[in-house]
Amino acid sequence: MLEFLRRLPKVELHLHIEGSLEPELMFELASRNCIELPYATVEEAKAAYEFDDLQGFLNLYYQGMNVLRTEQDFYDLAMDYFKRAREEGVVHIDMHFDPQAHIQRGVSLDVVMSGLLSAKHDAETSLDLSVGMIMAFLRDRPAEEALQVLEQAAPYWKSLDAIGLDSAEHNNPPIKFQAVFARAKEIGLVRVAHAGEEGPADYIVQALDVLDVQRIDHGVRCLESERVVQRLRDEQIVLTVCPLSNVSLKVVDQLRFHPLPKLLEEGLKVTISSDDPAYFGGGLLTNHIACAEAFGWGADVFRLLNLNAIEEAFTSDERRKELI
Ligand code: ES4
Ligand code: ZN
Repeated sequence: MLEFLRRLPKVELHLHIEGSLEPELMFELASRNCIELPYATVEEAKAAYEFDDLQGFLNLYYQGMNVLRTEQDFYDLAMDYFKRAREEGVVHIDMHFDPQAHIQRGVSLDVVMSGLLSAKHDAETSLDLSVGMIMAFLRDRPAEEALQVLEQAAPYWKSLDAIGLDSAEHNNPPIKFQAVFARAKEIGLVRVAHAGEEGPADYIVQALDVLDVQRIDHGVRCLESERVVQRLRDEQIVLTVCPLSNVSLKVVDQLRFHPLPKLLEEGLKVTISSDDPAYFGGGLLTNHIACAEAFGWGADVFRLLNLNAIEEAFTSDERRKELI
């Protein structure tokens, strides 16, 4: 099984590139940029990655990305993950990135975009790895700020595959971003959103109805409403479920109690992803292995999940054929 999972060409639809920052690279960038870290060693950083909830993680996530300052830093961040992912048999990644988290710290949108786009270019030309770009907005910041960033990103609209919505879900309902998502639709950008991770099933409905999203990131709490499950099944909306993330952030107690098998039984269009691999215990292959152990899934289940991801991936139809 391990060999099958390693060799299976895997597609990852839900990955925050800032969440792929391994402590080793964090230390290297801190030293390069003369930044002091709150940890003395890589081991100490890793030991601090114990979370009670989403907010507990987000605090360390925003702190960690403070070492990213230059175009080269963003390039190194992305390339470091792309190379590791490729070694794990990943062939396509739809990558979220959080421009507001950088602009807020005085790092320009151009620095972020040029670093990430040149890493994407190099991955596609030299690693045989395709990369989709999802510009995510922080739902715990004002919607006006998101709208401003979207307009500021005009030179990059053609390089984006979608906009997304992430960060703290509690009390930040999708409807807060109605105008931002309407503008993105007008521009011709696809929309996705995190919903039903820590937030209620109703946020999933809002994301579909108000934001007109094409996929739901996480979505595991849909099971709290039979109507929402039915809607997701009828419309075959893709859910990007992140098993090890859900365990780390205590969305579920243990992986063997994760509702993934139930989501599949319900006929939902499920995919699996790593979310923030540097913080949640591993990348896409590790998530696959953990699911095989926890649920006893055979090759057919993993092939199905991966086909779901291929169908939904932000890539050309030509590339999609290569991936199947
Ligand atoms: C995130 Cl796991 C998760 N949820 C919401 N927003 C995020 N940003 C990075 N990881
Ligand atoms: Zn996420």
